[in-house]
Amino acid sequence: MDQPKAERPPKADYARIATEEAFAPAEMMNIWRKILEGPDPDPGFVSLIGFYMTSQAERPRHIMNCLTDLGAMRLRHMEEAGIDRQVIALTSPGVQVMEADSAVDFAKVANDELAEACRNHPTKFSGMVAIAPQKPAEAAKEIERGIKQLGLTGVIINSHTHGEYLSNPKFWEIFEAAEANDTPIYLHPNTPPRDMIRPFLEVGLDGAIFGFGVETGLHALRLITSGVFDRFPKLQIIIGHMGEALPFWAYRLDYMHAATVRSNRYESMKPLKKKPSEYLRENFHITNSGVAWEPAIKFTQDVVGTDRVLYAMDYPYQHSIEEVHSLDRMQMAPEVKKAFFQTNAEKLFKIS
Ligand code: 1DF
Ligand code: MN
Repeated sequence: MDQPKAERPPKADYARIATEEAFAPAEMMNIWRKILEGPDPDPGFVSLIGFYMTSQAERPRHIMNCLTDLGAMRLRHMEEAGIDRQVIALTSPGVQVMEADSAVDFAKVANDELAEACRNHPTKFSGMVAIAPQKPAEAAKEIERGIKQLGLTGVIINSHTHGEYLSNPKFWEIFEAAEANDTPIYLHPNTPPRDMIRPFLEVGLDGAIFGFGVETGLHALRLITSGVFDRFPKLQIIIGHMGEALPFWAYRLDYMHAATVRSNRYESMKPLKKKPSEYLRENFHITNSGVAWEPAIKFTQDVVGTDRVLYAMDYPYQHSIEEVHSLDRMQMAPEVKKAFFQTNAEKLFKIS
């Protein structure tokens, strides 16, 4: 598994910047283990992390091995796959499954560790700030520390926090801090929360295969319909996996949102300044993490614009050199392909 399975992709006219790449500090596994062994752990957490922490199968062992490495092995895997730079973030669910105080403390530990790796390998690694949404005021402070003092770029939020969504105004200090520090937030998947997961879990669809996308697409849509972007018009959210399918929904979202608002059906669905699809085009960036599929990439470029669609590998969960080759071969104008692989990421994450 540790051997490359395909030829190293040749140098291209663009740098390949992968923007949804995961790491986990080794000490986080100990905290996670205690949560798994504690009373009534979250069923999605048990299904996902319980599996990765105990399975002896080849794929999970390879992934666990890669997650904790921020040095030689990761750099070799990048080299073998022709990846010039990784934008690295704390793997899901990160600190969001912890109780509030340890979440706040451990986010700082993870950010210090990631920042150090980025300082050691400044041309290879960029890193995002992890925060504990459990304590929005602390999260806002950590965003500022991560961006201004640690030199990190972007904020990672692994979707819901104990079943709560950022559409709730109690979390909006986080958005205020993101706007103030001019940094995007990567809304990365998590397993569906306790009150959503049963029909997924009973047929094995709760993880990255489908449950992730449903849960995170819902989260992103809740941000739109709750009016987050009317309140924070400059806020930029990044979503992976080809926008968790939202671009494909855009037409129907616009139609049904307007129809629902017009008929005063829900107290919770108020009029917005713009159509849902306009927020997708103005407040979202979309990565292709895990979707090395030309038609989906082109469709999404068509819906949100070629300046808002970025490359991501999803290392180590989808560690495939073959996919890099197939994306290199996409039939796409050279300047658009360069935007996809390189320049959109450089602008968004302020990489020079
Ligand atoms: C998996 C996939 C797990 C992704 C992840 O984090 C993750 C997986 C725990 O395959 O179990 O980030 N992913 O983004 O596709
Ligand atoms: Mn991922």
